[in-house]
Amino acid sequence: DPYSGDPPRHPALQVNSLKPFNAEPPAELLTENYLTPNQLFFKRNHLPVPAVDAASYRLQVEGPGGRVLALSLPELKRRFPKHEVTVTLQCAGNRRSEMSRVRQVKGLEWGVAAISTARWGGVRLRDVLAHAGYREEEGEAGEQHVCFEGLDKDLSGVAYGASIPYRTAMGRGADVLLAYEMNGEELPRDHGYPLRVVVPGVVGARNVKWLGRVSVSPEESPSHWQQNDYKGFSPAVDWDTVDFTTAPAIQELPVQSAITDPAPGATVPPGELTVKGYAWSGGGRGVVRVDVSLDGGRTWRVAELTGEEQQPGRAWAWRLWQLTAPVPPGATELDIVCKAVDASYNVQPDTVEPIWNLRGVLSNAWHRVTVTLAE
Ligand code: MTE
Ligand code: MO
Repeated sequence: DPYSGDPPRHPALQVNSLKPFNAEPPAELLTENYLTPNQLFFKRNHLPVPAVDAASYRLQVEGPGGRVLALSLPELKRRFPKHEVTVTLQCAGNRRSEMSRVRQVKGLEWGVAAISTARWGGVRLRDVLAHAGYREEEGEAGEQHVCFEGLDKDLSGVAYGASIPYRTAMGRGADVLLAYEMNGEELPRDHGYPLRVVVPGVVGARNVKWLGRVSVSPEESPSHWQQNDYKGFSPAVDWDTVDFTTAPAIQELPVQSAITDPAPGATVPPGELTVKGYAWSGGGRGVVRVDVSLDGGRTWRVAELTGEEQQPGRAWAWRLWQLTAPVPPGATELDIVCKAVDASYNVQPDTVEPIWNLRGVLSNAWHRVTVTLAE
């Protein structure tokens, strides 16, 4: 069993797949803390968790002209300044199960909690690439990509891989990290021990764990996950007609929000109701507002944003939100809805149907939770 060496996991996690291990925390727990505790942070693995020996570990960094640097962990920590950033990671498949309810899609049936936030500590990718001989301007001479390879491999020896545009990694003020710490602790095995990429504002899939190699290329990563997965398509495209070369790989994610409390189907007392959730947008676009409705979207109230305020253009982490409102008298059921607005005034679509896609990614319609009122 290639999975027999996987680490132990928290029993509260809701498991979507055991081998490889994929799990999310219960939604109500997700928004208990601004920073998600490591044990509850959603876990998305495509392959067995590799056993990496930190003492013999070397990060390979391919420089211009093909010269390869091999950096040990102590060297990385000694040579480059430590940098910490609070970043929300979201899987492209977060909320996929809602898409499957419209029409079956292919993929893990994630609920609303394939998203989590941590304070990551490590070195800037930009500093490491500069040390290898790259300059910021290099990205201007045609499109370039920074490619990452993981140390996790499938049975035929193919590693997980992904890439990001050169400017995302090397731009002034770029906060892309090679992280060795998560919430002040050593990076846990499930999250990429001993070193992972953290790309703020970008889909989870590009945040390569168990990082083995970094290179710069005029082409995107040749990996299956860059080329033939994690792309968005029209609802008109099915598995017989899909051509993965026609769509760009997902990088920045669209504006997202969801209700984490109350749970769908819960019975709530009459009087006042408190609704809680999270909101986030990709590309460093901050969340400027969350609207909540208790009557299916006919009337709205503005929720209170909590958690850390984010820097404009560098809003890498989510806001939590809550709303306490009187329950409409006479109601027997409440159709609670939330929707967020980001700094570019992007909004979430009201329904799933027009954004349905065969892979079930980018699922960010208004989130709806129906609850019953106690007598
Ligand atoms: N990196 C490697 N090496 N192998 C993987 O399977 N999964 C990716 C990404 N990085 C993956 C990986 C995907 S799809 C997501 S959503 C994030 O890791 C999940 O990160 P987490 O498990 O730390 O939450
Ligand atoms: Mo993902």
